[in-house]
Amino acid sequence: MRIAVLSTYTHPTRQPIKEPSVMQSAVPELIAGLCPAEAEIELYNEKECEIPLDRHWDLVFFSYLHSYYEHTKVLSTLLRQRGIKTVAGGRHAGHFADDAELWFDAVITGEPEPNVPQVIADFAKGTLQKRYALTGNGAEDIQPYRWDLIDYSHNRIRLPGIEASRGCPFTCNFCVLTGHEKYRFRPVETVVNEIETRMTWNKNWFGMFDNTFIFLDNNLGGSPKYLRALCEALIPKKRIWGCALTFNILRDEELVRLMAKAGCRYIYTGLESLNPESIDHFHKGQNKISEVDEVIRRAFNNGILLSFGLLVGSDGDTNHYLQHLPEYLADLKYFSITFLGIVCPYPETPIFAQMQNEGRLLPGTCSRDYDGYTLCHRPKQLTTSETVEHFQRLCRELGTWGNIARHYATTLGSSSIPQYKKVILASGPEIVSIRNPIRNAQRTYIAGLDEIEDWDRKKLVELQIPRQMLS
Ligand code: B12
Ligand code: SF4
Repeated sequence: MRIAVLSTYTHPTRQPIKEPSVMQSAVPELIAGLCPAEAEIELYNEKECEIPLDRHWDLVFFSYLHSYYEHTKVLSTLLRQRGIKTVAGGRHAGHFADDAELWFDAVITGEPEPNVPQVIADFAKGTLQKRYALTGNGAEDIQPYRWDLIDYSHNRIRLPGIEASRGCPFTCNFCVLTGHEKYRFRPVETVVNEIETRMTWNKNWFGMFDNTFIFLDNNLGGSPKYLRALCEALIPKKRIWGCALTFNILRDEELVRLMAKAGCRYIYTGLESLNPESIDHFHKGQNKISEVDEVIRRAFNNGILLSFGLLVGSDGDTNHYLQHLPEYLADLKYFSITFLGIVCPYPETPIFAQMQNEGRLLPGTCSRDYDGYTLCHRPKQLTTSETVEHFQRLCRELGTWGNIARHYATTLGSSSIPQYKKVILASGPEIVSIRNPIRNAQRTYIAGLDEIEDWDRKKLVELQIPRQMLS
């Protein structure tokens, strides 16, 4: 049986751009790990390379985010026209299973581990069902990924990733996990054993990324006790790794030090805002703004590069706050890489329900708009054009070569822990990538006003596929 797993992608500029990056969707190698040993498997990640649509496969699994739905429906339809069976899964497919059923031969609404083998078994017998929702045993079911199928020549900076946990114990109102996923984790020994015996490493750049991996978890610190045990087990392995976790962990100096000792050199945290009113609106009480400076200092001094995500367009945002944001960031002792996005009311989140009930979704939004860089709602204290102007200006002001210099100047000397300086030096270019989403002067970045990609637009018409309208 010839199986393909396709992780689809469309660029925030809506131009046909590939953007290979350190973090990629790991769903292809996850699903490959659930396929029978005798299957012939091909994996394609559209963020890295084109998907060869003329290949012959028997069964194709699609993984996509909300904003890639229109594009993914086109790809699925083209493959189905050639007699290939297609299967959709993931958060969007789970939430909009009725819609997805129209464009894919089968839809998985549950976790992949119990469902993918069932889909393959049914397909082999010729009894593929429309919907799969088997429940399993949670995180314990996660199988080793097929890291051996990752082609590091497609993306020379990619790192292998592993999940230690799924879900998150917090309940931020804009997050796709809130109300859907409990926090659950895998046995520490299983995780460490897979890293040591199964993971394949990126050998590009004269081995610069060798022995380096990322935890894909939404929040590796969902249980501090678990994180401690994981770190203790990783200390003797001498690997280098990065992860995402929440502010409460960064406040615990002893735990931060333990993480550094265990090889952690990079942490991403959703700071979201430096404005207390916005933090309240996000229901993100774990973030203590008065401690931001201290927390950044602590991480860098222990040898960990800390980067933050900030969101523009919350109900707490004002013109004054957004105007002065670069100064607030400059006041922090260390310059920290800051990724910017626009608050996005993904359809399965509490904030979407709120915006819908209050009539604040912009008219004519379709799933393509829900990409985290397009304004889909009306903020309380800003007009739509003010919001996108602030967003674009901030991307331009933060993503500069001058800020790379500032990053190196403030953080390179903070720690002498092994590999720290290498990580800081390698992270510099990330700063200019903050501008990548806004590199299309033709886009307004306001939902309902910008056309989707040319190729997708034409194919939707030709194949008579409607857009999924969300307001
Ligand atoms: C790598 C990554 C990216 C990559 C690749 C995106 C991709 N295709 O996954 C890039 C850089 C493109 C990216 C971009 C963004 N991302 Co991102 N990203 C991640 C990250 C860190 C890891 C993804 C991953 O591989 N996870 C591991 C795999 C195994 O889990 P998973 O993808 O969640 O899939 C699970 C299920 O959904 C399901 N599943 C998924 N696909 C399929 C398919 C089948 C057939 C089946 C059966 C099951 C299945 O199985 C998995 C196990 O349960 C996640 C955090 C996370 N831990 O998931 C965020 C995450 C996916 N990103 C997120 C966000 C907000 C963004 C941005 C908006 C960034 C920003 N500005 O804030 C942008 C734009 C995204 C968009 N257009 O909608 C959100 C949600 C986005 C969404 N639409 O749902 C997440 C969940 C983080 C969070 N907690 O908020 N991201
Ligand atoms: S802390 Fe992060 S992963 Fe957890 S609910 Fe909030 S946004 Fe989602």
